[in-house]
Amino acid sequence: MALERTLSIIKPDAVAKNVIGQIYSRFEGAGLKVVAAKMKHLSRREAEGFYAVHRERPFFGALVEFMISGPVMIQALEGENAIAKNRELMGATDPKKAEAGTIRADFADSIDANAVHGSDAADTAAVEIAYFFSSTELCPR
Ligand code: RTP
Ligand code: MG
Repeated sequence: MALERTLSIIKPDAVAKNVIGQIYSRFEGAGLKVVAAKMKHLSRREAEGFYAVHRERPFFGALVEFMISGPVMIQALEGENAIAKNRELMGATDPKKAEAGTIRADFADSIDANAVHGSDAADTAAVEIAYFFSSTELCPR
């Protein structure tokens, strides 16, 4: 096991449902520490850049519209195996397929409005954390 960092976003649907604290509790319960955080209403440009890897996918337009529909809560999480651990806490992309007790099973409404984002690998985690946070905004704990 390695100490890792991952980028997490609480998406507009979950912010609107006022469950930021409940989702943070899941992170803390799994031993993940918040080492940077900011609330932000993403611009179209920021959302398109963040999800650039999906630019050619049929759902890209809807994904960007959703991500700019309201403020999001963005955090860098640190812990042993943080990337996989956060993905486990999140559950499957489609909440209908997400395991009971996961964030998406409990808080997401649809595959489009699915409550949270989490980096999927070490290389994407590094790029995504740097996309939103400068090195001085990361607070090792
Ligand atoms: P995320 O990047 O947001 O953490 O989600 P993920 O890894 O579980 O899923 P990904 O494949 O990276 O897709 C990014 C987001 O695009 C939307 N999506 N819609 N309609 C569809 O088939 C479809 N597939 C993906 C989801 O909102 C997903 O979170
Ligand atoms: Mg993804």
